[in-house]
Amino acid sequence: MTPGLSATRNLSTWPYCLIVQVTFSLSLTPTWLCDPLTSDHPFDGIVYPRDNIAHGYMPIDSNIGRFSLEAAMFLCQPLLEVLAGRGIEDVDAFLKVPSWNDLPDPFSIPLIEKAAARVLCAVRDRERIVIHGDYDCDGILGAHILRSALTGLGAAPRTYLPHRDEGYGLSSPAVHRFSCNGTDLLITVDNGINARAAVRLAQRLGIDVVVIDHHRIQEQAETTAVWSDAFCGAGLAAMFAWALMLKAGWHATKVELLLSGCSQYAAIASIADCVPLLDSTRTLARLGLAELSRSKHKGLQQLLKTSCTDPSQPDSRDVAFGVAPRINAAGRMAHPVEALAVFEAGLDEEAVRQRVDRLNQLNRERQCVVKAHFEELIESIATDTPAGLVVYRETSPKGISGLLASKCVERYAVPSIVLVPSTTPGIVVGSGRSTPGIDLVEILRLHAKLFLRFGGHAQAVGLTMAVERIEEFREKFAQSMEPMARGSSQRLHAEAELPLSFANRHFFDQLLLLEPFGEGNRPPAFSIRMAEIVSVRNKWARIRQGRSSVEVLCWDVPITEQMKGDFIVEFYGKTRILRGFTPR
Ligand SMILES: [Mn+2]
Repeated sequence: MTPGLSATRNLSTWPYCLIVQVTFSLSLTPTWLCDPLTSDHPFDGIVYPRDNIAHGYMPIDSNIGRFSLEAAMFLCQPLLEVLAGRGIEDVDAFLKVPSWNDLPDPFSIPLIEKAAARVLCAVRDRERIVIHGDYDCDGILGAHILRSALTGLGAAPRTYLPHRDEGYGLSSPAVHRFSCNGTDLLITVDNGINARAAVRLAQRLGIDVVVIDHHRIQEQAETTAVWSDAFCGAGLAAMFAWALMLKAGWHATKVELLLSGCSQYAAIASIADCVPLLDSTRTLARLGLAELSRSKHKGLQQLLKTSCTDPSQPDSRDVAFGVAPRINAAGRMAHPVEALAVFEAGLDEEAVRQRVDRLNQLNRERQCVVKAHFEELIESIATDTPAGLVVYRETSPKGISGLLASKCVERYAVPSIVLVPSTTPGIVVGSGRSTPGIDLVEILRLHAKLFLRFGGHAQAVGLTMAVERIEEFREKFAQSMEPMARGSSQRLHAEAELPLSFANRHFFDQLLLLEPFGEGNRPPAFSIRMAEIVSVRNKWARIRQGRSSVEVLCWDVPITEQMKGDFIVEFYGKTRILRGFTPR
């Protein structure tokens, strides 16, 4: 929904929506043109549509009592039901188009002021600064945000992104290299909080270390650490950049310009990383998505152009399935610096185009490799899947273990871990992905003695272990998952019923207010009852109900023309995806 929009409602939506005219004022809070309870204007000439009575809908649902009157009158019933079902308490705050003021004060993050002061000293004294990121989207963009901020302050930091073969996080060989280069200050982003030994080594070699990380704390490194799990790594880097600028005394307009830039990268990383898109992360991602649509960064513009359905209005699905996989492809198939190069190409359009082409090519390779390896993997899985899956893939490359694990979760609906050989003989590394409500770090902690190292988040973990312990781990993992598997049903259910006559422009405008979708804020799924498929074209089908119809993408539900019954459709950005079907 754009500010200032004034929408006149479709008559057929009447029983669900009490308001005929709505507007968003420039202050971005809903203001009602007229009071529906007292004004005689909005209700003039409205005919109660018989169709909807026949469907058995009631004009007002009991759930409405949980919302402010404004939200209840503004949003259509199916969306209200979705929010109610998700237990969102403050709907007004959830829907409000955010401003920078809605982000938390950066100085509310513990130790951020101390860390910012240390970094500003380093800038002032022209110390040699190294920024250590990671090989995934979050770590690459986090490093880029910090580099831009420090460059803006007049420093000339170096950026270091490890290759996957070096393993995750800050390593001793890397620290030795930084020391040889005369590094005075090392800033780690999206890693470092548990790199106790490497941080100690750095300190012994005379390198000061500032950690900016959001991973679960296990063995905390003893140094100045800016830690919060309210953001992804790049999000935290953006907050840190903000703190730096405030502390450096930058003018407000300059700070806002910086925030606008940082938030675009932070939004991509927030959607790509395993961090719930709620609260502060959601605010930052929403702000960043809006900024992304008017991005001046050549690299981002070109990436959006090749990967979005509508580059002028990128949504969370474009980012999750278009932009982020291309950035990640560099680290998976080649070296993460190839992604960083896109953002550091500056204004040279030809260079930007070539570098984005390279990412496109790596992404296509990645798709082929994952497809081939997943098909092989499926054959090795018994028909009777355990409650937790551990798969060892001797032939799969390291870069795709996380993607294979995600695909296992999708297919078998159980937490899955995919292990592949490391560069050290006898040692395997792996990635795990979880199902909603199961904290994988906690599960791994139960079997901590099996691993050389492990860590991550509730929904995504990484681990290293000896190859001979895989069997034991496989059994124990399935066992510890057994009691939980029974409780959580993985089948996607509809959160509300959607009469198709409601799926008009206003509905999609309202749906936009629930964005960005992803981890912790799933795209809403609606049931469309008593409908039929009227046409099929490749993976697309048109579903009709009464006089209304909608085009849906069909990935995993087999479809034929004239199929009649109840459909479950996920509304993900501009795309509708068929998720379930019950014949009638
Ligand atoms: Mn991260």
